[in-house]
Amino acid sequence: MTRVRAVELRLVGLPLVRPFRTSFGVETEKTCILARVETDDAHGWGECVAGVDPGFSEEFNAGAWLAIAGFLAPALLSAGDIGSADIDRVFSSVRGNPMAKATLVNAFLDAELRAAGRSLAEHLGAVQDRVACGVSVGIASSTESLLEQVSGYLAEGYRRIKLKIEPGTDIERVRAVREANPEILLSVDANAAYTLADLDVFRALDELGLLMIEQPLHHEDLLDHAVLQEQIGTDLCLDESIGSAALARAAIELGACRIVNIKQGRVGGLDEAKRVHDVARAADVPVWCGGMLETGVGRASNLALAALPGFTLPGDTSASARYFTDDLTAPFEMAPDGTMAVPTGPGIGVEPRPDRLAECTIRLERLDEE
Ligand code: OSB
Ligand code: MG
Repeated sequence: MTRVRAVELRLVGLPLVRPFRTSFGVETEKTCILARVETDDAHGWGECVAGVDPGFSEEFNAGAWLAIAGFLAPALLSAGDIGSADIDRVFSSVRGNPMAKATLVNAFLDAELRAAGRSLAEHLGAVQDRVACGVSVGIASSTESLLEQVSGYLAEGYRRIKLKIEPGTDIERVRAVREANPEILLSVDANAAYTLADLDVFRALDELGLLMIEQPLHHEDLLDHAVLQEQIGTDLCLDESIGSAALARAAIELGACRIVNIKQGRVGGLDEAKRVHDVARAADVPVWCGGMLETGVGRASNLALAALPGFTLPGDTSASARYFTDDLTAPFEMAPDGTMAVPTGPGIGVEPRPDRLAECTIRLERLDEE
């Protein structure tokens, strides 16, 4: 049990090595909120996975900042002596806003674990010290450029290639990548760009031996996903639709997916992410760790999560160099065999480098105990 004395919020911006385009938008810079929580015993870091725009979810940086500074941080600062098991209760008066909540949930947990000298991996119940890495490839300007990017990532050792798709270029692009690489683990992610009227596209993709089709339909359409899953052989995987362990259970029981992408930020933090894992595992549904182009802070927590036993598919846990020329932390590197080490130090096991953090900071606000 400890008391939170201060919450430091900052908005940071890091240029991406190449623009990342999805069916809902393009990003050239990673811009996110980082929180540093100070308790009586330690400090901890949390990275918010919200984006600049409300394209992936309803949450976005400017809104998440208001939710944290206006409601969540004050609740934490006035909560008295608490442990991470009390956090859900501390935040219970705020509906939704999982990405904003996760930022402080994870930062508090990091501080608690640092004080106890325990790693996040140990806390979550990790069973591996290295995890298999995949890479998510944004929508390219041409098929040639896509093939070139894919070859480069395969040469680096990535064990699964995920292609972002959108209506119009989908079948041709995915077919070209499959023809050039008949044996690789290949998946696609539509970020909800399709409807059941696009059944022909899914029937064509179904012929390409894909590992999964991620989030083809609107995030609220669990029933339509179940209908689609019945029509094709390829496993559907849900990302945007899985906002909590309760939704994961609903999606699985409805037959809306056979694989779950777990992003801790999308479900309100690391402990809820573990509960999603447990729900899927109990139903024999494989999970993998999604990504939101995180800096080293978020990456460290993703790696700990990806080391849990139900994570049997390579995650979007790519090396720092896939995103940034200069990460906030020491760079995460992938071995040529396509695996990455799970951090072992106390808490998330990494710390932003002060000089790089200062360079990347766009906005800073400190909230102290009343
Ligand atoms: O849908 O998985 C997604 C990035 C931003 C928003 C949504 C998604 C993604 C990715 C990137 O696919 C995965 C990564 O962090 O490498
Ligand atoms: Mg996705």
